Amino acid sequence: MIKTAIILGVTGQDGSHLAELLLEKKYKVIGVKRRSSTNTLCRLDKVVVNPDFSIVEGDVIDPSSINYLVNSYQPDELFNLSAQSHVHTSFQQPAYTFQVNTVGVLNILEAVRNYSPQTKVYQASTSELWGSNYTIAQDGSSNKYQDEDTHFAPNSPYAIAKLASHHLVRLYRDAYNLFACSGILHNHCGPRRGEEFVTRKITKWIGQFKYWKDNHPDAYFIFDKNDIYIKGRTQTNVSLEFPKLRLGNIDAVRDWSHAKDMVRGMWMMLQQEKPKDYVLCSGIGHSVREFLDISFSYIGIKDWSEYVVIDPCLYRPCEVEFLQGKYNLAKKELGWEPEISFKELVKEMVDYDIKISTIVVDKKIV
Ligand code: GDR
Repeated sequence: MIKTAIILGVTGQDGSHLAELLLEKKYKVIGVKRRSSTNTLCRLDKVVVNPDFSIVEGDVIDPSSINYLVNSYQPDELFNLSAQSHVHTSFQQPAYTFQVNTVGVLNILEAVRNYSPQTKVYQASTSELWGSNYTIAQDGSSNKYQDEDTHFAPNSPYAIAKLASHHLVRLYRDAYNLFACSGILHNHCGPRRGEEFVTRKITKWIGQFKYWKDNHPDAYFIFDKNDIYIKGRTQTNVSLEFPKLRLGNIDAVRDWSHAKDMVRGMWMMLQQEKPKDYVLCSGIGHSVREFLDISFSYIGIKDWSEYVVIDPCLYRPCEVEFLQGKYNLAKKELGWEPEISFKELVKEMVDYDIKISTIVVDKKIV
């Protein structure tokens, strides 16, 4: 029987990879996007041409639109990947973050309960739920990690909104017998990662910097007073200036996986007989510094410190220093394991950004 799936948040990194996966599995896929006057379909090139894929407009903060979609399509599966997903932004836009990340989830669960209770629901939870908390291994190693038993201690509006929806999913599962589960996913990225997240911000800078440098072999670098620009030998020739990479807390440790591995795990969760929440991660933490080491080494730079400026404005009011997961439960019960290594992930991102870097660098649109 052909299955139908709704993907809320289809235009994002995970939504686009998930749409591709479900179409490979012969699903009919309805991708939901918010109305926008600009084109937000750039990640969906591969799927928009597929007759089993359709795109419709809707918004999780408008219950009538979600009720209508759930009622009309009666999907077998619904994946909620829509979110205000930027942690730093949530400190500046906390009410909006709660509207999308909490009230939006409530609207989805109510729509499913009222109009299509047989629909299986996947909710995107996050490692940010743990905040600064972790478990210490009792095997003598004293390793720190987070898994399904680690207590949540969220410390951003983003994480607190996500924790409320995590509990809503559990409540609707228990109270109304819905098949609803949350994937507690650690960081994940790839070439489709949004440019405002740290990994992509770094690889995009590297791609554009390499392009600029290759096209200005004569340029040499003088640092200006504010240490903002890497400058060439003439002040008047803007093409010989290149802005440094500005970053915040580069000592933060995150557990990065490839988004393709993660969407496979999301799908697996909905194929179980009983709904349950699972942690997905690589199991290995790396600092932003290590990401810089590896990514810069691909363009032959060993010491990146002269190209990077630490900007206090990019620190969050409350930092999460250490996130490193354990995926034992997902391995045991879903048979899920990540397939793409950290090094492969970084290389793919750097290669992609080198490939797409263009003349915009010369116009200083970086
Ligand atoms: P994160 O991802 O907050 O973990 O949330 P992000 O890439 O934004 O930050 C990771 C770490 O890098 C530090 N950092 C910077 N971050 C950004 N964005 N920009 C910078 O310039 C910068 N410099 C240092 C951050 O402080 C942080 O410690 C992501 C999102 O996808 C969430 O939606 C998701 O829930 C979690 O991952 C799992």
